[in-house]
Amino acid sequence: MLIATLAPFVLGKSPAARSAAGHGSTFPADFVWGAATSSYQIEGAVDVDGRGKSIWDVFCHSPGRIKNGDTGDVACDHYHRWREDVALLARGSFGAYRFSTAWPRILPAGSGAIEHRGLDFYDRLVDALVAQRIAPWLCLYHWDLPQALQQQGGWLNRDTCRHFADYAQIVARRLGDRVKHWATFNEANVHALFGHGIGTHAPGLTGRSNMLAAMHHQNLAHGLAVAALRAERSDLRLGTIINLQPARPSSQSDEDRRAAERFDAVWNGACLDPLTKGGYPAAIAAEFASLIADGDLAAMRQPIDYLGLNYYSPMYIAQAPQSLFGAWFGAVPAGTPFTAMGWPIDAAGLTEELIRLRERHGDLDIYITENGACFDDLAAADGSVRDEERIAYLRSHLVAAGRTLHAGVRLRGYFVWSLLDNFEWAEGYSRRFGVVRVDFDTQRRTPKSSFAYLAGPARSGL
Ligand code: IFM
Repeated sequence: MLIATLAPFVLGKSPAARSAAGHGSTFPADFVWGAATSSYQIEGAVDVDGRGKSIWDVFCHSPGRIKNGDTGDVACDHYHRWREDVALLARGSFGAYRFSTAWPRILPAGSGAIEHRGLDFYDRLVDALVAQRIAPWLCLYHWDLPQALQQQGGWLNRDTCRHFADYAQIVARRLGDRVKHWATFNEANVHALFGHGIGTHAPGLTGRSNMLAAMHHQNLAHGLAVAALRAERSDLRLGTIINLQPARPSSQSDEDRRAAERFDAVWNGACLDPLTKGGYPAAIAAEFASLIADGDLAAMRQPIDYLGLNYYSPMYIAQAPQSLFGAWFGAVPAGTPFTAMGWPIDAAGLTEELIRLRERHGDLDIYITENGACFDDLAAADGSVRDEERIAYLRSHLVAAGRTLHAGVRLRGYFVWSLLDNFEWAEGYSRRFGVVRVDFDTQRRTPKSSFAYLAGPARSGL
């Protein structure tokens, strides 16, 4: 039994043993091994302790938006079960935990009155992590905008940027003594495209101009928040998290090649180039012109300490005249394996992306802040989950990531997505990414084989 043979790796490991786990592997001893989650996907307790509504509460309760009518109302009930989840992190020997704070828990109306019970929750969580010597990595925005701000235009309204910076400062004032790693946004590009371009995510807006406005205002909000965080404390490591994927043409045709280049500029460039280079990619810069006010470009380009890369797969892009940028996901080469999300499995794409990041954006410290896979896990009669496909996926991607160290990429850590099976946005609970199984009827947590794999063999390069 895999679980039985790996048990020594996961049970009762001391913090010292944890930090030494990198010896003898591809990765250095100080490499950060972490697990990631996000507020709306796990917390539940949406009406508890004064939390305001988020755009995802409203979206989920609009009929037909989410598969099976699922909502994040309960999710993994992490708001009540956080002690158990911290214990799982310790049992898995994770040295870091990436989570997000829910803006509407802290500022129910998005700005103005602070809900201290919301801050208290994260304060307790952070204390428990620190007590276990698990470094808290906090992300300020994982898509759950306060609905009150959406009613004022959300990311289409420049004022939201200022409110975001205020929120960042409030959270840092309370937690900055113990939380040293901060990310402003999770995947601003995904939030802009799916939430504001094609409307399959909250807030369900559509159209090219909405999407571009959401991108620009998130970029600006990032810059203002970085400045606010630096003003609050000088000892924080600040960055942002973005989903990057090589954009490959779906065929050899010139049309598909041009479509892939265009999509690359939108997806991989529009939410990153302004932060590191001070401007939008040439291929789409003109489209942003009317959104840029005096001082915006300078405000967005704040020095950052690290970049968080979320990588799952490459994209195969085809010309698609009816789509937002005349480009959309097309045919994938025959024989390519897929995850249960229908995403192509291609670990070489991670090597490519890491190398390209260095070429395009310079010598930044990089952390893989999400990588993982969704498969239709089956629990055995005894409740165990032997998710060998996920282990194979993780292993191949760790090998692919490790290769870039020799090329001089400053890759400093790896966070698996996700610690827990959770609410997978428009797919509801039908898709499982966790290394810990969650039975959503009972809330029982069961570590899968991949949990044991990550706690031991992964770190020694097996
Ligand atoms: O679940 C999401 C997460 O919220 C953002 N990155 C991709 C994951 C898998 O779809």
